[in-house]
Amino acid sequence: MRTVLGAFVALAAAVAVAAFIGLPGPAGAQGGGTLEVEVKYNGQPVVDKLKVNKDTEKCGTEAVIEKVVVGANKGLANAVVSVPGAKGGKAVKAVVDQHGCKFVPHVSVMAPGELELKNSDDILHNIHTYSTANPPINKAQPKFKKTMTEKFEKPEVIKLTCDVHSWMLGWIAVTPGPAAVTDKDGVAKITDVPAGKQKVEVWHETLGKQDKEVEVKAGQTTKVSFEMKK
Ligand SMILES: [Cu+2]
Repeated sequence: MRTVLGAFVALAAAVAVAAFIGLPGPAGAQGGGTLEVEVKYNGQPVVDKLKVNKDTEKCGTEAVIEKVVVGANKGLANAVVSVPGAKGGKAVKAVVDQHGCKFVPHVSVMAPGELELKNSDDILHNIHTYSTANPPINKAQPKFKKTMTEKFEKPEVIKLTCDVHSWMLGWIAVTPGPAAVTDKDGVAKITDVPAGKQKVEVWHETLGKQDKEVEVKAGQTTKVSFEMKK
């Protein structure tokens, strides 16, 4: 027993060392660069508020629907930045929680594949998606069902709602290439972007889409900025 355990520990250590010194990893990760994308918005934040009179113990008495979130230096939060033409980027699996009768996070990115939906509210929610490329989902997630896994194989932006709580709103961007969501200051970093000319796309739920061509350099960080308009 002790030798088996010893061998296992030795193997684990060898794997850790190999990972540390950078032996060949997953294909496509080599020769990539990083994109630091800044998205700005020259307008006012849009936040809708709604009185809630259902499941108030978990949902509270007021729902805040953040449609346009603007942070420091006019940075636009919740924008999806992606490199649709790039292959071999790091696959991102999304996890969306239903917490406080909100989808958390409000906007997510994922590689085509599985999405994990959590219900940490201890009440009934009902996932209802709006999509065209992927089959739509309309499924109850009772309080005892803490996790549900759904498949989205085709690239598109999917709207997420709940039929029990009409104000609940979320977005899932299924992207074939590397992608990220801007933080509260409008910044997102995308790593493992293949070097060369790449198209960078920005999408926002109410402000639409923009794209730009950039030159990505291996081992370097390239900065790109966008300004979204009303
Ligand atoms: Cu709900």
